[in-house]
Amino acid sequence: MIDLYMWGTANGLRASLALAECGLENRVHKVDITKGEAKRPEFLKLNPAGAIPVIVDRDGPDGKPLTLAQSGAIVVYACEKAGRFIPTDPRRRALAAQYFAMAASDVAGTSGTIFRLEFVVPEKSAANVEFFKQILLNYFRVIDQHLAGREYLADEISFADLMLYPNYAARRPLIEAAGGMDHLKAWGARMAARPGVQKGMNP
Ligand SMILES: N[C@@H](CCC(=O)N[C@@H](CS)C(=O)NCC(=O)O)C(=O)O
Repeated sequence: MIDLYMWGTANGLRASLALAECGLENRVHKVDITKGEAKRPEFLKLNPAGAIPVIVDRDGPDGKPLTLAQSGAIVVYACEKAGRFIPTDPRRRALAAQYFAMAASDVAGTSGTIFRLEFVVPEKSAANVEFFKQILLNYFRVIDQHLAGREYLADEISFADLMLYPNYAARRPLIEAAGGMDHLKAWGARMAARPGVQKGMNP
């Protein structure tokens, strides 16, 4: 049994999506970050960085509990534990790693920056928000072109797709408003149709 500590943000949903797609039984504990619950002492024992998601796998690799933070690390751990979504072909695996890294750093990082610029920073600036939205759209356009003639980021569904999907879903209004990116949207529809994605996105 895996305990999942999360909130319904893209980072939190990525962890629940990965566990659901990997068929790993889990118990969800909602951590209300809007009430500062991720900064409470009991939560800081799970993740000193004070951020969701975190998993505690009661049946870790050595039979002992394993506590793990960072949604990307949770995606990889779930895939390795289940033996799924890791391409066996080395070229596909390398491609999956490339798009996993792009989703984790470029896409998720920029999307998080937009959220902070819109809602958190002390001095708001519409121009700065727009600047980072264009950066994010450019990443999505690169991914859209990569998906031309491909069903998934590494040709077969992989940990890269699990990593990217929650940020795609969260930024869909921005993508729709920008227009185009039909390959990316077709990929999004393929992902959205998966029962594991549906379960994970509605924990
Ligand atoms: N890179 C981290 C980011 C985690 C993160 O930023 N989590 C946010 C919510 S999306 C959080 O818990 N913030 C704590 C807070 O706002 O108190 C990951 O992928 O897990």
